[in-house]
Amino acid sequence: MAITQLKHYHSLTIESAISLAKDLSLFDPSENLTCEEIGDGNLNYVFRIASSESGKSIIIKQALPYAKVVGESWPLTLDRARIEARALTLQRSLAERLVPEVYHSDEQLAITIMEDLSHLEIARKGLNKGEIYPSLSKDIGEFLGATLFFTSDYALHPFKKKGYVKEFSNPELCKITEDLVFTDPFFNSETNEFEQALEEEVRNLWDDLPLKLEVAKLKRSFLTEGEALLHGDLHTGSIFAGKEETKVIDPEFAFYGPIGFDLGQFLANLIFQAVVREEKPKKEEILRHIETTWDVFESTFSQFWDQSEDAYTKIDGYLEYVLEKSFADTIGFLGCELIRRTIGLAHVEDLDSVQDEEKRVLYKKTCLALGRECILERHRIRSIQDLLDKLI
Ligand code: SR1
Ligand code: MG
Repeated sequence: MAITQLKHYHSLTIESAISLAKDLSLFDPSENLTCEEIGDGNLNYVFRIASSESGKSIIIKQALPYAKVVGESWPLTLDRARIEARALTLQRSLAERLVPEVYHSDEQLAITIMEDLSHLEIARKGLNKGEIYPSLSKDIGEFLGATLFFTSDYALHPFKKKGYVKEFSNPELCKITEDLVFTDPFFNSETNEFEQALEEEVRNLWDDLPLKLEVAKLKRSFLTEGEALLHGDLHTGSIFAGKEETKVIDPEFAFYGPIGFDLGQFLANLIFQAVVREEKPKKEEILRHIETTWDVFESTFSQFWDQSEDAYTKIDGYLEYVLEKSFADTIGFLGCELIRRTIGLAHVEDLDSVQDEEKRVLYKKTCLALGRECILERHRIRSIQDLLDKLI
């Protein structure tokens, strides 16, 4: 009887990552390979393997059975590697220029092997250093317009769409967002983390019942509205950027949710930059990115709308309704993201790296106040200009 060698999950090391790349014939057997672990995210290992002879390089991303940011006490499904590989492949089929190529994936090992993007920089890191990324917001607007439209009921046959909803069911990672974005920051929860100097503002948030009611409504949308395949964690740490190139990575939180969620997360992470930049032209740069993201999303999504086969998309006012609803949701979700990254688990370097304590606390207070206002006023903030007016 033939013995089948079963592949079991084991976490890769520098040596085993190199062997795997060779076994998969991703390099010539004679090539001299180097490997380093370069992951600086909250959840996974990332190995970069390069050949000194050919200059070719690849990335092997491996999910750990727990959240790296907390440790082994926080177990986390390896299925997120399957979701990530599938989402990358699907999103690349819809926005090829803006998503890295997947060369190989393996559900047992929870790995995705993909294009190395080391010639680019993580957008958050670059923005923190003052790098200018002229095409960042146009590219993200296009990415969102294409991936959100073409995975929605506006574009897909209902059987196809429901197949995707099933395939991208991602309960454990959604639960992280449900807790860390929508619940914990608004209650006295153990996961929260904030400076003593923010205590009064934070306690005020916890006591703010009208605010909590609005957050409950936003959380309800996140829980119940399976409108389109979301990236699910579209902050500036999930984007590689360069002067002329943008790539969206890390869709392990992908699932079917409301269109405004990805937009809100991305815009909130731009707002952190707008808040910490005091010089007018530098702040302006970010304000233009905020405006462009929405404008390009709206025009891309609207252009595709005409291709829809759903009879209702021909009814005057329906597209406008979808866009208006998505805009109000975007403003509400961005408010939640501003608050969670300021006082919850998984902060952002944009705020935390500010060395001057007085300024840091002031910026954080600004983010909390703005977050609150966006959540409460989301139906009265009617245009992207209304939002920008609050950031000047
Ligand atoms: C335990 S994971 C914490 C955060 O990291 C990810 O990037 C998501 O933003 C998540 O909320
Ligand atoms: Mg991530």
